[in-house]
Amino acid sequence: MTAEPSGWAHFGHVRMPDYRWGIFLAPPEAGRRIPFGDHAGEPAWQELPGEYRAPLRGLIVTQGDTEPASVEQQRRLGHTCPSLYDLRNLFQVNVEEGRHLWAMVYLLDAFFGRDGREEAEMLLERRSGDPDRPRILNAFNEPTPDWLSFFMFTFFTDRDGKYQLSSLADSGFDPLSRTCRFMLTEEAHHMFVGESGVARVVQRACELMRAHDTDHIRAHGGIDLATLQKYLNFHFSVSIDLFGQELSTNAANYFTMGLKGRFQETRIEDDHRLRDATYPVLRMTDGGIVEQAAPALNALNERLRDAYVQDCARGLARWNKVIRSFGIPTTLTLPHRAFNRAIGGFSAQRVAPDGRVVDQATWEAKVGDWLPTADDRAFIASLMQPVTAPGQVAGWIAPPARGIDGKGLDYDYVRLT
Ligand code: BYC
Repeated sequence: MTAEPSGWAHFGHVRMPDYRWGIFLAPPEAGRRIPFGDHAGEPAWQELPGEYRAPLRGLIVTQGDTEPASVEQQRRLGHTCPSLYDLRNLFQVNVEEGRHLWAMVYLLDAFFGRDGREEAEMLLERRSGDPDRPRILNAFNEPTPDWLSFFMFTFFTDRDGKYQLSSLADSGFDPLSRTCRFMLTEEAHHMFVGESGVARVVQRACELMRAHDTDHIRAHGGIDLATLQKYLNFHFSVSIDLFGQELSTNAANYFTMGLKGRFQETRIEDDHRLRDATYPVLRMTDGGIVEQAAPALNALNERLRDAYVQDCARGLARWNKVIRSFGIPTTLTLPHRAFNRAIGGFSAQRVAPDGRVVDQATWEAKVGDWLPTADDRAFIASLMQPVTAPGQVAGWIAPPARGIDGKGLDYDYVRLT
C-alpha cells in the first residue's frame, strides 16, 4: 500500500483486534535514479539486482531483526506506565515497529523467494536477549526494564534507526528505498517520545532539587541528575556500537554497489563515488586516541556515526536548557565515543567517559560512577508504579507539555478493559 504523507495516521480509539496491519511504502518517485556508487545515474532497480542478492538480503535481515527486537525489549512496560499519555505513546511505538518488521519481511518474501522466506522464519525464531538465539545487533539484546531506559532507548537507539534508514532510503533497490522512506516518517515520533520523556524526567528532578535544596532527590521520589547521566552514558555507548567498525569493507561495498548510501546522500555535493576521497577517523594507537585520514569509502560507518553524535548533542543541549532554566549548575554530557565500546577499535581498551585510556583496575574502581549499578537499577525499578487514571502522572516525571492531537492531558488516551 502506498502511504501519502497525510494518509495513514489515526488518532481515535481502535480496539486491539481491529488494528489495521499493513505494508506501507512511500509513493514511487517517477524516473528515480541510483544516487551513488558504481551505478550512479542508472535507473533505480525495481527488481532484485541478482549480483547483489546476498548483501541486500543481509542488510534487510539486519534491519528487520531490530524491529521485533525492540518490541520484545519493551513488552512489559505497559504494566508500569507513568500515565495513560505515555502508555498510548508506547503502544504507538510498538505497533509501528511491528509494521516495520512487516515491511522488511514483505521485501524478503516478495523479492528473494525461498531463501527470503527462510530468513523471515529465522527472524521469528530469534528473541531479544535469548542466549541461544539472540537478536543480531547487541543493543537489541539489552533489557529495557523501566521507563527511563525506554526514553533513553527511543532517544538514542531509535536515532540509529533514523540514520540507518536514511542511508537505506537512498538505496538503488527502489522497493527498499520506498519502505525505508515511509518508516523514517514514523521514526521521528519515536525520537520525540524519547527526547520529551527524558526532558520531563530532568524537569521533575530540577523541581525537586529546588524544592528541597539538595541534589539528592531520591528520598523525594525523583531521579537525580547523576543517575540520569549514567543511563545516558550506557545508552549512548551501546547505540554508537550499532554503526559498526570505524573502517569497514562491508560499508565500502554496500556503497559501491549502490545498496546503502550516506545520511541524506542526495543532498551531499560531491561525486557520490568517493574513490579518491578521505575522511578523518579517530583510532586507538599505542600513543592513545588520534585522528587519522582514512579512505572515505571505508570510513562510511564512522561518517554516519559522526552525524549521529552531532544529532544526539543537539538533544542534550535541549535537556541542559531545562536544567539551566532552574539556575542549576549541572550539565549532562555525551561520553567520549571510545567509552564502553564492544564493537570497533576502541573495544579492546578501557576508556573513561572523558576519553582517558584507563587500566582495568581504574575501570573497575570507577565504573559504578559511570554506568548504572545494580543499586541504581533497583532504585529506578522501585519508582515504576503504574498510573492509569486519566490526567494523573507518576511523581518521578513531569507531565507532558501538551497532549496528543489537540487532546488535553486528562483525555483517556487508552481505555483499559
Ligand atoms: N552488534 O564491517 P562491520 C532501527 C558485525 S536501528 C553485533 O563494521 P557493517 C531501530 C557486522 O554485522 C537500525 N554485530 O559491519 C531502532 C559484521 O558482521 P558480518 C538498524 C555487529 O556491516 C530502534 C561485522 O560485525 N538497521 O532501525 O559495516 C527500534 C563486521 O562489522 C555490530 C541497520 O543497522 C553490532 N553493534 O556495519 C527499532 C541497517 N556492528 O556481516 C528499530 C542495516 C557490526 O561480517 N545494517 N557488527 O558477519 C547495516 O548497515 C550493517 O549491518 C551495520 C554493521 C551498520 C549494522
